[in-house]
Amino acid sequence: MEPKLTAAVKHEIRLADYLPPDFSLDHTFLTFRLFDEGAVVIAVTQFRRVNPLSKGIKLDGGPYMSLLEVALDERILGSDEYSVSADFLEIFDVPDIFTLTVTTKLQPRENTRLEGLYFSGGNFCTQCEAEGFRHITYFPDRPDVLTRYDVRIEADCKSCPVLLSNGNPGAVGELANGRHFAEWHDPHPKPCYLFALVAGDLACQSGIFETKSGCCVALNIYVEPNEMGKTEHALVSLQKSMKWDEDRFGLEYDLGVYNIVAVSDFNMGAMENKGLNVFNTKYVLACPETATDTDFDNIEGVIGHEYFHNWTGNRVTCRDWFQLSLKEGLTVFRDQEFSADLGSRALKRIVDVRALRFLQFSEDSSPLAHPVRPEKYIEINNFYSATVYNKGAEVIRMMHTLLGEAAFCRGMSLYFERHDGQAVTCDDFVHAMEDASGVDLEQFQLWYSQAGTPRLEVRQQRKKMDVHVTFEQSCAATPGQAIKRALHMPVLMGWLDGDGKQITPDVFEGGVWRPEGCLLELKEPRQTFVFKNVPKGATPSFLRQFSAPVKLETDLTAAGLAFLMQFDNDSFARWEAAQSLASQVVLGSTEGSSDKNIRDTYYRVFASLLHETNADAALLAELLTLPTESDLGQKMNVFDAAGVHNKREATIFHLASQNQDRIHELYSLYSARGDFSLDQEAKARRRLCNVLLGYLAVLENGDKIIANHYACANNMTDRMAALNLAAHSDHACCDELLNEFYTEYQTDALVIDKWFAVQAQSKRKDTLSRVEALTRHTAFSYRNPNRLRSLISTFSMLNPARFHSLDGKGYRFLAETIIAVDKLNPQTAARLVAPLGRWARMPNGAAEEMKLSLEFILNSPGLSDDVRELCEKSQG
Ligand code: B3K
Ligand code: ZN
Repeated sequence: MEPKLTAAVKHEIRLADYLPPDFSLDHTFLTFRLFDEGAVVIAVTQFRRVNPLSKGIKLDGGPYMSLLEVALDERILGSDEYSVSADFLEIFDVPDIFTLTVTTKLQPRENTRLEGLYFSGGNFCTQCEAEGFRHITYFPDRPDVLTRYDVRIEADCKSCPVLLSNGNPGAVGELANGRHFAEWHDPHPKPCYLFALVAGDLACQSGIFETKSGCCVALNIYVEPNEMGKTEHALVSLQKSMKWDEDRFGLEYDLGVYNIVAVSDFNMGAMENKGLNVFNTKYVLACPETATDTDFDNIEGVIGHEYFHNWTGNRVTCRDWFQLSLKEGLTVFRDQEFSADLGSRALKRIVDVRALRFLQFSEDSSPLAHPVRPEKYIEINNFYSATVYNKGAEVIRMMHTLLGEAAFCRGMSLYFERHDGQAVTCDDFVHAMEDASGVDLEQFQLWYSQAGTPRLEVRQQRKKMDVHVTFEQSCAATPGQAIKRALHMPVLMGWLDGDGKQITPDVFEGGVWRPEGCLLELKEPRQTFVFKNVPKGATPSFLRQFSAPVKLETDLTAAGLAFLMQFDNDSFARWEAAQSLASQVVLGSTEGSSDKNIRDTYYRVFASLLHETNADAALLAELLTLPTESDLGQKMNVFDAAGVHNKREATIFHLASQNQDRIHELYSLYSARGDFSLDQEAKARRRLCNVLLGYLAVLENGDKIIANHYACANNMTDRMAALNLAAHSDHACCDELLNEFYTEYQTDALVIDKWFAVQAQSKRKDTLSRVEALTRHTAFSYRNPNRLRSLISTFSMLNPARFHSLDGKGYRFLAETIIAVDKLNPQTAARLVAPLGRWARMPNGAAEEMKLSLEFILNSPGLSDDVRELCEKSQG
């Protein structure tokens, strides 16, 4: 859509420049008149001056709406009394208390940016975080301006039978010309980023939840009518989330209704609007025939995440957008704990750490590195980053580790007691934790302001029966932060004796034993802890549960790692040992003849794991999985993507051939199918079975096993596992299965996303040209973020071997895609930029090509602020 007014180039916003608002709001009444050809919005807002030095008022706006009228205390203003630009409406003179009526006209059908009021699948919906409300009406669009909202929606009865907004439902009624209205009242003051409206033709799955204090909450999940068979899991996940927040944190829901609407065009995963969450269909719709176990888990996690925001984000919100991690880091931590409590804690931690390393560590080592609480931004949407979310959650987790569960919960209660109904900062949260626990977190707060992934080196020195363990922390420079200070970090460690049993030697100065290990608190650049009377042959297990988000380097030998891989009673540390040893094997990182020793050690333990019949199948699956190509790449100074790929494939082939009989045997055991179930054990069995399939696939007759696995699948997890392996191969079954899959699922958008993704991830040599051809497929669209991500992000982020082709064609393809998407949807276009900024560890030629692609994008006319900011920063 062409803007009505030309927006000024955005300038940098700085945390240091924060000023409180000049006016507070007493109330807002919004009327939406929705028509096919457009929408008229009347916003009636009561303002109250708080800064006596202010004269006029400046409201935020956007370039795509038309201002129809402004009235102050019911008097229509003349054009000399205000000025309107693409970004602001400024009224030159206002009294201390006044009511402003602003009428705007919008074109939701033309809104491809998917922010503000837009159209998706024939329905009206909104997305206001972070700064979308300013595209609906002129308003103080900042999170520290809270008010109560009443909303009236008027629309056509036939095309929009369902009319929803935040809070509790009010009056409904008929209007002339086949139209009707509905009113909504939200009793809780909120910032405008939490406003939401949905109007359309939707079906609804309802349920209830009774809160612990006996209130009955109506739960509704709205979806396209033909998707009604896929809502059960989301509803049950919502009920589980509500119960969990009561049980673990004593937090109850605070409205009579909780509505969730699933829309197919959505920039992110979901949005926590008060009482009316809007979700990407990907995180709502699921049934065993169309969704994988990972999809089911993700839905539970995201439903939980948005629900938990009701307290951490909505009841207590952010003072400014620099504090985004206040709500996001904390809420990610809460959703991680929810999933861990409900499912397998060990597996959840592994999955989360893998994501942290893949998304956040790579961000931290790129020119886009920034602190959990950034200090400046041009486009805030660019800071909904892995650092703010995932590292932010690690920061909360470290506080939880330092304080312990009981004190952490007291801290949460104190935080709500102090700040309910307020817009606050990350410091306020930390202070509540300090005051509730007595733990000094002053140095710890550096985690919020210092960017970069710390490196933690640990060395042991035995002195008779004592072992001196020395930790040395350091952190490479990041943009704007050359010098780094030592961080306060919790290191959880354990000791195993020669039989693999946990022992608890006394630690001299500063270590406390807990059931899960000994908690050491590092505060200095270099620190030594002395463990007394450590039996000879004991093995230390460092950084259990990944207690701090660091890159750990130990002096453990291959034998030590192999020992932990077999015996550590901390599942995370066991997996980590397996990953470290496997990395050494794949990369052949140690020099000389010891390589063979390392390989043999790993092969021996790998084979022995295949006989661990009483092991947790999910953990076993992870222990048997080699590190990903990106994981391996992070361990190299220069990332040779093709080389890593070949070495990894060779290791898979070796492990498969050496153990083929046992793998076959186990595969037969675990692939025996009963009725489909989503319980933990069934999911774990599928996980293991599909890892084993991955090994069998590379052996003779692999294509037959894949085809058989596909044909016998009674669920999408197994079907996708087979399709994924088929798509890598040059076997005839590749195209056969892909065609069969497409024909069967062509009407299901979320499944077709998988079909695109599986091809984008293919290790075939011709993947880039196949991906290019897929952009011309009738089912491809640059407008739908899910479809775009399934093809483009999957290729550029999850397929390093094919994306980093030496001729730079992959980069040029991505650059051209970004330019095309930017014209429609800048926010989503900007989310595609990151892979081009990861040039620092690429071989020279590739790095040059990546920078040229960034320049190519920057030279494209009419670039959005979103893409410009990230491309400029990515140049380094
Ligand atoms: N708070 C939303 C994020 C919306 C961001 C839009 N640029 C999703 C979430 O974290 O729950
Ligand atoms: Zn969130």
